[in-house]
Amino acid sequence: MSNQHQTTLTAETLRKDITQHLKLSIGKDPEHASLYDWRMSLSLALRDRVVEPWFASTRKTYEGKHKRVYYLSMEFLIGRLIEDVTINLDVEDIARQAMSALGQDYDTVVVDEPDAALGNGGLGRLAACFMDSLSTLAIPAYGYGIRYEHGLFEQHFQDGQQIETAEGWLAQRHAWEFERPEVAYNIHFGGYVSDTDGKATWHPSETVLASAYDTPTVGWKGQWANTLRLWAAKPIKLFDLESFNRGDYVGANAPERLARTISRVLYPDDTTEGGKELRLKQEYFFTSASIKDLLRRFLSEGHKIEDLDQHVAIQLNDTHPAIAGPELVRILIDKHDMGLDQAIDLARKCLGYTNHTLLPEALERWPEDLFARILPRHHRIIEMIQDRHLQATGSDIRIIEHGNVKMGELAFIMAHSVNGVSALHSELVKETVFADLNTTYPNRILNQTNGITPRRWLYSCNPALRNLINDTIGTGWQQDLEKLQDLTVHLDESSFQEAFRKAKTTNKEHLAKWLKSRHDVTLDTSAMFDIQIKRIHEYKRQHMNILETIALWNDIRDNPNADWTPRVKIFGGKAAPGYALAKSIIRLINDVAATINNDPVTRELLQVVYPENYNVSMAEILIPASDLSEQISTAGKEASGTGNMKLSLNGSPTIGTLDGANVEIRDHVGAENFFLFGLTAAQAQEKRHEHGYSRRAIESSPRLSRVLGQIAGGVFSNGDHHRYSDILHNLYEHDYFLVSCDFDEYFDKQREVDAVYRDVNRWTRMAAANTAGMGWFSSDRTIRGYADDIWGAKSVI
Ligand code: 26Q
Repeated sequence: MSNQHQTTLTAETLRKDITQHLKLSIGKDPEHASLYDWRMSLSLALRDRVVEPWFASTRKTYEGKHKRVYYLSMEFLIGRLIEDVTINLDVEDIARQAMSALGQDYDTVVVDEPDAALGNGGLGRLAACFMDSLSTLAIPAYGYGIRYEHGLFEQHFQDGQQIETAEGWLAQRHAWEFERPEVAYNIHFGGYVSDTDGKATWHPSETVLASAYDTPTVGWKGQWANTLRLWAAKPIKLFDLESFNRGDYVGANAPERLARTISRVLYPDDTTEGGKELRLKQEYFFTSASIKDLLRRFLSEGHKIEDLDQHVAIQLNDTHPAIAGPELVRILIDKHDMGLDQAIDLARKCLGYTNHTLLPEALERWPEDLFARILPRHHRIIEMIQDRHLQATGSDIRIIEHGNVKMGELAFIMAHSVNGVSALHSELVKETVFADLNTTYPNRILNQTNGITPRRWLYSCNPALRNLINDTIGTGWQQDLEKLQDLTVHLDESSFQEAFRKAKTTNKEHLAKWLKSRHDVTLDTSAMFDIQIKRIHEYKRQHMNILETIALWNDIRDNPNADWTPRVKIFGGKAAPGYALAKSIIRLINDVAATINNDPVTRELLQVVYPENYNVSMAEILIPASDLSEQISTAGKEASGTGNMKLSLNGSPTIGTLDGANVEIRDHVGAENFFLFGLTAAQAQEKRHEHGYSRRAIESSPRLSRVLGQIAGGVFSNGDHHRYSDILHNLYEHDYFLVSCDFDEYFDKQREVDAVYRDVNRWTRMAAANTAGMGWFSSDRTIRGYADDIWGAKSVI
């Protein structure tokens, strides 16, 4: 397909398009247009340019009867889209010129767009990177999810403590979507199942409408565009006129309110809190709508239902859409009169399941009585799937056990492929959570190491480094990231090193300027920017980082005239609203910042910064400016990590454990360019068997003892001795995540980092070697892996 629609676009044409939209779509005179009006007009003018490649892609898929991939995910953590689209269409300069001709500043308009924050963290952002790569590779695909009215909450700090407020991206019009009122499905809940002549019939008690909203997702150079279809819940009956006529005004609105609740808000937990009825309804709501939609499309092409697996590949992003298995089986047997065995086999051939966690508390389970009440027909079908599994294999692993429906076991048994998201994680999936099922179904578990889209996470967010790379090795790396390897021969050139440093400094100045204007903090850009950005979790060990910060502060105060390496420790991340210990960690970081940043002895050498409300857009500012990437999870607990990849790709070496994809990052960038410390996954597991390990580790570390003593003594809490007793108690008494055991080695490794950083050339070489070595971590590589090993899907151009 040609990309003539892009090559013919000039700044003048785009300017006219924007003016037209301002007038005809927004209804504003340029004289009275606000920033919002200009942003909408620019977005609509850009969206126009995506429509042709989008139609052409759809047409080509129909004509070639190509297999389609359906990526089912509760979360799509997209971020802003203006830059995403201008960059993929290669019209960034044109857009800039067009806006400037209209007297508007392009960059101001770009940052006015709210983030589409329809996800919690890694899993949701992975889905967004996958959409980008599926389009870049021209693999026919649909992303299916929920059009939440409220995305992830906004985080504020009040006296250092996290406060949450509702996010409201849809309070404004979302310029990128097309409403599809004609694409809607009835989704049923509750009721009972009757049996007549051996045929089961579901009589639901409640029905809501799933209504489609489509956003085109365009790939690199506008060659292909797929669809992200998000479902909004609406009432089947708009308004209860009878109640209204009776004078019951509240009652008249009830159906509306009840239905819309389902797509009202994203659950802000990135581990299951379990047993929430609304969450189960959300999961079934979007999964059922998606299955019905893909079946309608499949049947409209005139295929036989038995051939479904030849045209459809469904990927489950964790167990959240695992009800897809029973739903597909239900439709095949209840609506298409297929036999149970055939239906299960056919469904399995279509389904793949990606596991993202080993944490026991994060494995989804539903109380059986709740499940049977909301989805009575599916409950029965799951029992039949289980019976068939038990009989056919002789396994004793059940889906329903101790009054719980276990979604991991359901997804595993109903999928032809189960994959982990890094080499280490996939091995642990085989050895731990699914050890028995792995024996029953050998070779079902695969690995697909995560990746990130280089278009957003290098090309777009880091123009300084992008330009240097272009000048050094030319273009082409944007769609073939392994080309970054060509930088290797330049690593020792002093001109290259100088240019690399200059790019990093530019990015650090940009961050400093942003922090100054947004949070009124002043940064020394010659200091090392040491960054830990991710959800707050005990296993990610932000508390180990802040404890190390205190220890360093102590050492500097003890010896202020030694040759210290100035550092700025930057944190970013949200805690789940119900996760008390994570919230304590946030408060501790903020309290420590308040104390340390005001110490005249250390102020020039050590600073702690924690900007509130970390999100995709903040990541795009922080990542290019990072000198050091903190990836310090307890080995065996981080399935993969993807922030680790973004930071390393942007020239920020890692200090980290052998966990998740860190292992593979270290292999690719070279052990000499990675600061490794800590117990291995196997050693960590061993350690947990040693009775009283944490107290012993603390007592044998004078540094750590002193730090914990200061916290207990109220040094960071205005003399309040109890503010952090939860953290302290946890470290002394359990310390499941082994902070105490890894602390000293972490501290020592940080001092090694200090020394290397002072050797400017050595550091620059190391940072650039990270960029050069990270090509393999493009999500294009990941998607090729899924397409070849799991989906049997092909690139169409
Ligand atoms: C489930 C049920 C009820 C409420 C919430 C949830 C829920 C929501 C989100 C459970 C888990 C999540 C998100 C998990 C997640 O982001 N996992 C991360 O996935 C990344 C992509 O594979 C990995 O890189 C990270 O290692 C992993 O932690």
